[in-house]
Amino acid sequence: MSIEIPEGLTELLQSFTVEVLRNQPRDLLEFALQYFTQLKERETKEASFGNDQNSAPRPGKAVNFIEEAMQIDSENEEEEDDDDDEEFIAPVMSRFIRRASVCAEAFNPDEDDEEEEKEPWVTHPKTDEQRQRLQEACRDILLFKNLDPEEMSQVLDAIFEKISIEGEHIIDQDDDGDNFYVIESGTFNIFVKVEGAEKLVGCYDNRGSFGELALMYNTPRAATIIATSPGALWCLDRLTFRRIILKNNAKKRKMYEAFIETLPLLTSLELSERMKVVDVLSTKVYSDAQQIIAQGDLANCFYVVESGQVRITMTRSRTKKDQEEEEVEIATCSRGQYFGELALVTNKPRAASAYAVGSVKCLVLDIKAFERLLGPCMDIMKRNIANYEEQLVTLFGSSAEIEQQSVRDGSNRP
Ligand code: 1OR
Ligand code: 1OR
Repeated sequence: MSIEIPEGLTELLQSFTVEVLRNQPRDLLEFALQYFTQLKERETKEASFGNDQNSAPRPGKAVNFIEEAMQIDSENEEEEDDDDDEEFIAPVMSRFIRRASVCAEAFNPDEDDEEEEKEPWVTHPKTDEQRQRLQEACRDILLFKNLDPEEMSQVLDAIFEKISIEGEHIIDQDDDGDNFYVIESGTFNIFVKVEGAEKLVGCYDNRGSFGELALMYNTPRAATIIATSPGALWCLDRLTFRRIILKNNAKKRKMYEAFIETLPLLTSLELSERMKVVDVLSTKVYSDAQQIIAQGDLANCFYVVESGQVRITMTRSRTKKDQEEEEVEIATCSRGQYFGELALVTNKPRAASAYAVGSVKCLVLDIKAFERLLGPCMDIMKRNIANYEEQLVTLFGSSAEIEQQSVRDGSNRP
């Protein structure tokens, strides 16, 4: 005698198990309650659109989805025509039908592809403790910096946790892009194939994010990322990433296109490369006297002044024996000028401090985007760094008097 397994049971339990393993909730029962309640709510919504049931989130399922979306459209029309008793309103779904893009085509923020938009928003329930850790990990992610609160909460809802083990390939070069990753902990190596051989080009050390390029530009993965320690990652699915980040990037391009074109530093970049800079930059606002950079700190960002003035200062001992230090102003930067490149080029701590004079707005690039995108601008930067030393000697007599940093190392780098 055989026992009949109800249709859908296996898939239902599998999806649930995957979520449990991803989220590692402390209170399994509470998690199950949230998970199945949300599933039921989604099913009810989808049922009113004639969609299929038991559908857990299906990021990236573009082809089937187009058929489904067309079906939804025609059924909506019918419903609107026929249905006069019950309020058939689609308030929830209409939120989803805004701007979109489809997986297979090239990046074009102005194109209005509505197919992906009709997929339900992805939600992974989280415990309070997970949400708190997640917010902490996302605080310095520049791609999230300019999101409005609604967009940010959509991101936080959709993100799910992944525990990584040493040696695990998180991303393989040339694969299709599935997720964007935010590092909560762990170290990861970056390899890029150069003439067939894998070359180590950098690493992530317990912070940062990766995997945005394939999702933003619909390209194969540009690098291989391998965990070099046990770690924890937050993963944002492709669909949610594109819905939110691409919309935001289109806004940024409109806002910064003209300004970026005026920056002398970026003249050696192609237009498309300059737009890629815009895609990954963020903006930060500082109030009068606020510190932007602290001398001696480790560096992870590069800045361009959009408005206001930035004062650059250096600390040095008053006399050789003196323990007391004084802060000397060495430069000011105004609109269109950059600072914070030296530590990134020399791989050293910050050589000077930077403070806002009045209210200041800066464009900010993180170190990995800086390394990846500004290679062609390196000559201009190095030439300017070489000037720092001349000015240093003029200002202080001899560069030996500067305690913290040998600026010379910067100008001597190949
Ligand atoms: P992705 O979606 O292409 C691999 O998947 C990810 O590795 C990529 O997004 C970036 O987030 C990340 N060149 C290309 N991708 C890089 C690089 C990189 N570094 C990190 N990623 N370069 C190294 C720059 C430090 C340039 C190497 C020539
Ligand atoms: P950073 O990453 O070291 C501090 O962070 C930034 O101040 C530095 O990059 C430069 O962008 C900027 N010497 C060193 N850093 C300078 C200097 C400078 N001017 C601006 N910065 N000198 C001043 C030359 C006018 C020479 C030393 C007095």
